[in-house]
Amino acid sequence: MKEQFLWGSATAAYQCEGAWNLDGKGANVWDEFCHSEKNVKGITGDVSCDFYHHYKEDIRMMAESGQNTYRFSISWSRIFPKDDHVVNEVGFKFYDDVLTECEKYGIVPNVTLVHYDLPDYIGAKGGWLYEHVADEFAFYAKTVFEYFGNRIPYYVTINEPTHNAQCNYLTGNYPPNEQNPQHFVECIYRMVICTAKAIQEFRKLNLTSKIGLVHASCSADIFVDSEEYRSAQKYAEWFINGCVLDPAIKGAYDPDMIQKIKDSGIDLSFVKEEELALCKDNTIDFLGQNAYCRNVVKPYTSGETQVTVNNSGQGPAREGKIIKGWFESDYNESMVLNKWGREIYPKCIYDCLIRRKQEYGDIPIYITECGHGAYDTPDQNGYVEDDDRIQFLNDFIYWTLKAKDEGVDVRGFYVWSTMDLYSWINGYQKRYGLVRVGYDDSNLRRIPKKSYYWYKDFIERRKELDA
Ligand code: BGP
Repeated sequence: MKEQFLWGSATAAYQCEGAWNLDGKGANVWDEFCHSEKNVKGITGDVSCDFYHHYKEDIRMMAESGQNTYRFSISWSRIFPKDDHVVNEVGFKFYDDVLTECEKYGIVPNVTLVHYDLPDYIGAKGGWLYEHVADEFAFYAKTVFEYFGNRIPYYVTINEPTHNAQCNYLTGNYPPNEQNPQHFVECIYRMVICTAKAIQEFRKLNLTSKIGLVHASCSADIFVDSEEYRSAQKYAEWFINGCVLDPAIKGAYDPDMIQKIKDSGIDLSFVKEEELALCKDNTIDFLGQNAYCRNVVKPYTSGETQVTVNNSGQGPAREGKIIKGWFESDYNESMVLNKWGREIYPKCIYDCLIRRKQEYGDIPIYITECGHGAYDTPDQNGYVEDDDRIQFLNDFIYWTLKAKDEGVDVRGFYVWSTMDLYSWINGYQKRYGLVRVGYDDSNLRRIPKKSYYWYKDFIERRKELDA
């Protein structure tokens, strides 16, 4: 039977659940960071849009707009609140209830095991750098697989290893707020091993479910066609994609990439060959590809490694990268940027999908996040006419379907985000939701935006084509 194309939307636990210390949940690294002096804006995910108490309403609204899938994440520290491997049954009960609600409407769950929010007790031992993080993660993953089994048809190990590692250890805007290339590489390595070890546990259970990884970056582009530029593009592809996708899909690293990392002065003595070998037999079944923007690069000129972002939402600061000895970001005046300095270039999703097929063959791909961050302006009833978001989604979907028509095995598309939620360091003013959340309203009122109705109509029209 032909698998139905999945049209849905996505959220992540820390960004939407709230209930940060309810029903036995333990603290995670984001709770710890947001409650510390390092959080200069003082904004937290303590309540957010309170999905914990509003999930029935949110899932009903998804169903009413015709969405047939929902991507969410499980909070590790809700399941294992303390460093003792003792399950918090109430934590499982919450996700059980969420799944029941999805099942009621025929919504297919796509569930991520960790979306940035490592338990605080893992953070205290070094977080992703902790030598035994992969064993801890595999234990947690196994517990979830055993508990939910085939009720979850799509499992995701980790959300965006590359972006998470960059924010944690290069930009330093996410906890533990470091700027340390050595730790960045170590973090990527540990996440790769976490995925392999979790997949090893998954395979032992012989489930019919599939397991994948969600990856952040689209492809690297160049404006000049020369040998130097093509070489910068190759290094950028390794840096933003290959370092995670090669072991996860091909089961091994390109030796040239390893040599390049060593030549950059990174000490790889933390790598254990027997761990790395696990990747070979524990590759992913599908790729979750998040799509926001491309990376335009040129040859490295000078300066230390740095990755900059714009968390203020006020121009003109652009996102950019200097990766010493590898490449640096390029710009030109024709690039259209959003208020957070990120380029809006819908064709990037097409280029990315085509290149994934060239590099990794026919792996099934789900666009697990795609969305437009904006300062929405509601009318007096709270209704938002978000034509900019509609345009963004319309264009990205157009290019996704074009790649599909040309033979890329794309099987689903998730708008980021289901409703407004916490946008990490950007706080709450940068909104992505199809549904507005009235944060000032005592009941956190949900009001569908124009984009919600647009998506509903779009899905309705697609039904016949997807059948
Ligand atoms: C992705 C993350 C999401 C989400 C989104 C938008 O990288 O997986 O969690 O936040 O980006 O990013 P931001 O909220 O920083 O604008």
